Amino acid sequence: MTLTDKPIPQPLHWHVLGAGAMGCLWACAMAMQARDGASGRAQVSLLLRHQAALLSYPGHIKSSAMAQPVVMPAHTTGGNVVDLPGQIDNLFVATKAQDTLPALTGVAKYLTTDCRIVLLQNGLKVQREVSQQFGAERVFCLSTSHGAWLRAPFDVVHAGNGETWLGQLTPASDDSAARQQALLAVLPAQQLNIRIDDDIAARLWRKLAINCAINALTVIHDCRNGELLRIPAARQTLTRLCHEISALLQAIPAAPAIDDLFTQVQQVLMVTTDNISSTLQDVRRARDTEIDHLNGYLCELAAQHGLACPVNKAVLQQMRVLESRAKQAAQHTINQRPLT
Ligand code: KPL
Repeated sequence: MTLTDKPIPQPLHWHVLGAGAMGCLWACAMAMQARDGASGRAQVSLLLRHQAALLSYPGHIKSSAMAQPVVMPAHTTGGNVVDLPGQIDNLFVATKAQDTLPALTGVAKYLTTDCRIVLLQNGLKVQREVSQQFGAERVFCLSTSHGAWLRAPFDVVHAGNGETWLGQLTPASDDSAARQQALLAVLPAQQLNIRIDDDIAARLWRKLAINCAINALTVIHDCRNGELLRIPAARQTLTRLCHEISALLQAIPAAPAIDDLFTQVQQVLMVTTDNISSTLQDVRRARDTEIDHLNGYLCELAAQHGLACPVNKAVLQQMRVLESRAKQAAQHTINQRPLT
């Protein structure tokens, strides 16, 4: 019996790390799922990285998908204060890509040796790093098209119903199939429309390619997704980006070939025409973006394989300028506020 073939300990207890929109959505869905053959519901605890977040936590999460607020305990894991009672058997990580490794390091000593780590991040870089660092057998990756946003802290709106795919970066085997089935059985599979993907890596690569084509460009043109097809300069760069990303994927040995990337990107842009991309939302709120895990990662891989990527590099450079300008402007606004 390998590490994660052991039965998932009952009663089921999920720890959810990261209380953004996705973390809140999943924590509520997990808490409310009625488990087959079990009388109780799954226990869910929220892990917050900052003491200030814990102080503002009202003791429950509201979700537009639930009639009642969902009561659950919260604990801090960051800074000097660590107040986690007990150990972690099942960890769901919904932090941003760049926060994932530090957040995991913060809870590492609480993870049982059999702990399952479920990752819900954009890109592919952090999934590879966590699999390498924590053992690929215990790491599961999700790719989701559900849309969610926070109306207020701990108050999530499930804005777009989508689908979620679950898989592992380990080579396909009977063991990995059994592990994924066992995990699926304890996830809110119906509510969040979760299915197993035998080739989750290919799915994550495709999503990475699509995000690399769209996200930074929406910041450069400060526009909603659909406008990228209507603004001539944006459409032109989009075409060049898709062309370059396809060529890079073709040349990177671990990546799948995607011949029709522009068509796929066009479809995503039409379906999400009124969306403000996650990267533009971050820039507008002067928050760190995930760009290092999107075009930044692609440029890193290109360098590793001696491939040129001038369009991605240019977009990345523009993004860095715009991101730091947004932060400076926010800082300036704070500095201008009268002292009270
Ligand atoms: O995933 C997205 C994002 O905003 O990060 C897209 C597909 C661009 C939809 O908005």
